[in-house]
Amino acid sequence: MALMEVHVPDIGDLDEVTVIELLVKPGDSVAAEQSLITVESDKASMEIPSSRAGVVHSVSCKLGDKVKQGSLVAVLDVADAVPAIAPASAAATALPAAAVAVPAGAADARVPVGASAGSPGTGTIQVRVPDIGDFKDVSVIEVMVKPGDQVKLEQSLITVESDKASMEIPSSAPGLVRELHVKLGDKINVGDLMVVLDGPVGWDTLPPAAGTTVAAAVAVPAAVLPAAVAAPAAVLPAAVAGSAHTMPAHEPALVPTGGLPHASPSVRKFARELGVPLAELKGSGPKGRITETDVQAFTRSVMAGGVQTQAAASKEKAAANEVAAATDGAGLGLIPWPKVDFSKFGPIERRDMARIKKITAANLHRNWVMIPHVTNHDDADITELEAFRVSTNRENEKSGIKVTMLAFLIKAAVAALRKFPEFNASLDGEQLVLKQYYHIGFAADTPNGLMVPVVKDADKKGVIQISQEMGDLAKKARDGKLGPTDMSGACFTISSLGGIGGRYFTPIINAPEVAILGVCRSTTEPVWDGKAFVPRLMLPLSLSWDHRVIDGAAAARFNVYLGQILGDFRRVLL
Ligand code: CAO
Repeated sequence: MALMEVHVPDIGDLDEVTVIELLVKPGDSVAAEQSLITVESDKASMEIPSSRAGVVHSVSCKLGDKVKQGSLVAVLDVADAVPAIAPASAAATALPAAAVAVPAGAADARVPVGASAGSPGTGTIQVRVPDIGDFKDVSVIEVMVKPGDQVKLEQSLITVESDKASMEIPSSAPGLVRELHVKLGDKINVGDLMVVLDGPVGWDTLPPAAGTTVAAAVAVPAAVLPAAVAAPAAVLPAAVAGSAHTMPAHEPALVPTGGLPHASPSVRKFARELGVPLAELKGSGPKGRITETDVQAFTRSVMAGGVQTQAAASKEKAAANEVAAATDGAGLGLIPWPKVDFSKFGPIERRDMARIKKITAANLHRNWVMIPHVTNHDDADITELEAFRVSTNRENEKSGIKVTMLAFLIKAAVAALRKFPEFNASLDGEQLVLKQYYHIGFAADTPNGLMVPVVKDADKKGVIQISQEMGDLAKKARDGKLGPTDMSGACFTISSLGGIGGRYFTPIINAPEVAILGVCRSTTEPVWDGKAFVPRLMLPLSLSWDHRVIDGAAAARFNVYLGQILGDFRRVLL
């Protein structure tokens, strides 16, 4: 191993940028091109990647630091082959600003049409996407102007976002927006037309290049635009050079004003993964920047029911409508639900359904109506497994982790899903998506209603770890603190009423899964062993399955196999 320094590579015209996020800490393993820190300028935030794979030895900057080209970002332990304490390939990663010339024609930032050089009055100016370096097909995430708006030189027109950077693209000319050629979600590239302006002809006193429409002779303003970066393909801005004439200085600190939430790319990504609408958050960072903590806090308040997103509010309304439609039968073309004045028959109390109950009701209703359910009931002999569970708990008494039957059932379900992959699948149109991961959901009864937290990668965990995670998740569920990631991604769900009682029931499949296992309370029963009735502890199993994907024989085999595993848990190892 050798130590290798990673420096801030060429960030173009930018003098200093602020470190707004540290994405790694000492001891972390990083891959080549993995982002180490996020920095922010007036108009762009960008992540600075590692040029090599290694283990972070030390991080050399802290939040709020101002860094510039050459500043030390981190020291990595890397596999030999590079000189110790050699500067990371900052030079290799950097592309001098001068190299980012505006290509003739395609990349011209503005093209006055029919304008005579230096003449007064107005002309039509096409403002195109300037050279944005190595990027292709960056997404438009905000459009900040509309037809009729007056824009100033360098005023931001749109914001685009790649995997690792978001940046504003400014106007290369002042004028009145006549036509808008981009919309949210568009993928844009260098040279694409953004807007057509009615602008002052010759405002920059620059004569058009002979025989062309201004094209290469016109420079892009020295705004914050990303430049192509050689290996690794980092996202770093560089001023776009290439013109002899001076452009006006930057406007100071332009925080996006058009309503776009101010957040770094990784925070945006994090929020997108959680489904958090950034526009509904108030940032607690400098200049109102939304931080990861803000996103987490927002998620927590949503889960605790303190806050509701606008989308959830409209979903809830739709759910309420659906509940209404379901209860009056109109949505299904059935005769209306009977309307009864119950108070005629005795005292009553009316109670609004809790929010989670309404949402659950809408989901259950859809799943019940859309999925052709069949339920197979069976019993598993868990006499030995229960004895093992009890002795395990006795041995681990001091650890405070109690293993319940449900943890064994999760492990057994993984083994059955492995053997019958069509149970670990989802329907997507006419395709079946077969999953190669094993995330198991379990129904948890909470004061707010039914929640389904998910034990991720249950195939890679032991029964004790699963028990511990289940305990933590069940507690979070009861406290209303489950986050969306705690409840997403399940392949298969188990609903255990074993702690309560009962024999068999028909659990409703949790779409888009294709099966669910219901479990009730085990009881000691007389079982014929070929010679005599012997007392055995029998666990009732109820497997509901989607008949579009699974057929009855497969379901029976699944249940039989599950019973065999629970009867002799050593089979999990096979
Ligand atoms: N047979 C007999 N006893 C069982 C059992 C079974 N199948 N499953 C659990 N038990 C016992 C446990 O061993 C425990 O006994 P002790 O207190 O003596 O140790 C007791 O029942 C309580 O168990 P538990 O419910 O706390 O633990 P769990 O791991 O079985 O379940 C959880 C955890 C969160 C799933 C459960 O508390 C819960 O919420 N269940 C309800 C799920 C539900 O509502 N399903 C319906 C969905 S469809 O509307």
